[in-house]
Amino acid sequence: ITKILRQSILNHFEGFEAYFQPLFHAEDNTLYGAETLMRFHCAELGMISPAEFIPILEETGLIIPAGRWIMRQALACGKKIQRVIPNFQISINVSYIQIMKSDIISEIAAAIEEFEVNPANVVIELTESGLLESDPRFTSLWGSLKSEGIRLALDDFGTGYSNFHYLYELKPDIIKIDRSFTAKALSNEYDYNLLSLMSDMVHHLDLKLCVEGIETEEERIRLQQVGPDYSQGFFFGRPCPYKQFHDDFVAKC
Ligand code: G
Ligand code: G
Ligand code: MN
Ligand code: NA
Repeated sequence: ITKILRQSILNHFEGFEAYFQPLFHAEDNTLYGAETLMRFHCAELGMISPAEFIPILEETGLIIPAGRWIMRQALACGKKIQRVIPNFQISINVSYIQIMKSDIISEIAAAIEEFEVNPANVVIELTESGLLESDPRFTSLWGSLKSEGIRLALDDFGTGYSNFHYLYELKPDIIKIDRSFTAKALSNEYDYNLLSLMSDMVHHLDLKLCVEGIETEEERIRLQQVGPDYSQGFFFGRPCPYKQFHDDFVAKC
């Protein structure tokens, strides 16, 4: 599979596609933006899950060209949507490894200028996993995104071991509570209260909260009560190609 991925990248990213999953304002369920997600379709093996190919891209360094490619896809599509919905937020996943091993931070800044996107309408989502301890170079690169006016989201919050540490070090703008908490919040009082407290904490810090993984109307209603700012999940919309995202979500605004 490493060979297939490498070949596909050399072949103008054949088989790679940027998918977009809608994000909504929790208060009134209006469209807020989209998370960009990488997909890879292999001619022989069919659709390969990012959970499988992203770690391979990271181990082999192929995440450098692939990360640059999807970042540019995201900004190009985001710009098109922003012509219709001016405040549309385009969010891009970036891993710790990408930040440390590539020039992705300065490439993001350059691409934002090139595509004439307002940096305030760009969100970089940092996945907690892979992030182990504080690293001054990382903190400084992360800080330079912030000084460009780009908003920063801490993804999968609650799954690692040093969450509070990251709140101190990284001063994110948005906290995305991992989707495993969404399902748990419906199953018992303790987990619901815990989520509720996380929401209070996030708002005390004057940050925004996104709840992920909302799959049912019941979950939407229950999660609404913890007061998130943004919501995301299959109930609202699955990740899909740009054209479908446009027809299903942008055209209806
Ligand atoms: O889309 P899906 O939920 O299957 O993605 C699985 C994981 O792959 C997610 O945790 C997500 O963070 C990661 N992922 C998806 N797209 C990208 C991407 O463009 N860049 C990086 N670094 N990770 C991604
Ligand atoms: O780690 P990250 O939050 O970036 O992962 C995003 C992934 O989560 C996407 O690949 C997407 O397919 C998946 N996802 C988004 N919404 C839902 C949902 O409601 N349920 C489940 N099971 N997965 C979801
Ligand atoms: Mn994410
Ligand atoms: Na997540």
